[in-house]
Amino acid sequence: MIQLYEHPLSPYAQKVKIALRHKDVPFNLVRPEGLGSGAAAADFAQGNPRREVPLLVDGDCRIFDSTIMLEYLEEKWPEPSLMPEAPAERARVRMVEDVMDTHLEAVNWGLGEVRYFRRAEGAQADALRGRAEAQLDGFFGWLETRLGDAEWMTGARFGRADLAVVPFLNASRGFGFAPAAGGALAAWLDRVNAIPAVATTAAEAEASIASIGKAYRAVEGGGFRRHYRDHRLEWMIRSGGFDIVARGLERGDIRFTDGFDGGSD
Ligand SMILES: N[C@@H](CCC(=O)N[C@@H](CS)C(=O)NCC(=O)O)C(=O)O
Repeated sequence: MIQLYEHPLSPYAQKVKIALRHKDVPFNLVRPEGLGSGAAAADFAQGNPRREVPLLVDGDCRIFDSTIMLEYLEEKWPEPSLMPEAPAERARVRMVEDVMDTHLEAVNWGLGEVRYFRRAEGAQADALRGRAEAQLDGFFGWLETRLGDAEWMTGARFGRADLAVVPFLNASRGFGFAPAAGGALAAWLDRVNAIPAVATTAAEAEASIASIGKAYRAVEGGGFRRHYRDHRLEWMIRSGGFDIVARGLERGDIRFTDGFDGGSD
């Protein structure tokens, strides 16, 4: 049976769980020890040198990166299909997913750094939140245009673009930034959250939020070394948190990606 190493709050893990559930593929969930500390358990780190969730293990096959997992699941269990037929539509779906994974996620990440990890307070926290709100408004407009008059982000049927967006928008909403009520995107968000595979996955995330409430204490105690890779680092610097990055690197509670030889750069 498939083993999925995950954390319920990871939007990337949520994408994969929604696909597995929608396709009715049985799987076990595993919570890797040491996730977020930069020193995750050896079996997990062997399967994913990036030491990130999700990691999918299917027999001898170990896959990291949620997008690659979704491709694998679609090829191994083609029905029900999560992809549209036409090549141009398929490309559109993949672009939506990529924008969520590499741009919008960074905004939610930054909001988490402020709320849960207390990287900034007072005027700097307000400024970071203000930047995030304006950026999210931009993404909401972009997504509303992708949706157009369609019922689903993927097109005529629920599919890959829908499951690739909903974990991120639910997280933004949790931070208090939701698509405008009464608009097409807000209506889509209600619709997609009612899909059983999405509802189960979102409920797991919701139930896990309390566990992150005092996360800043774990950072102070050395239990977390936050992973500021690529777009997250860019977000923090361009949104006014250059000093936050410098301080975190100096204290050692911000880190970059490990080398693929297993050592640290
Ligand atoms: N591109 C990866 C991103 C995965 C990722 O960023 N996972 C985060 C959780 S949302 C993680 O496990 N971070 C580990 C850490 O911070 O140490 C994917 O799509 O699977």
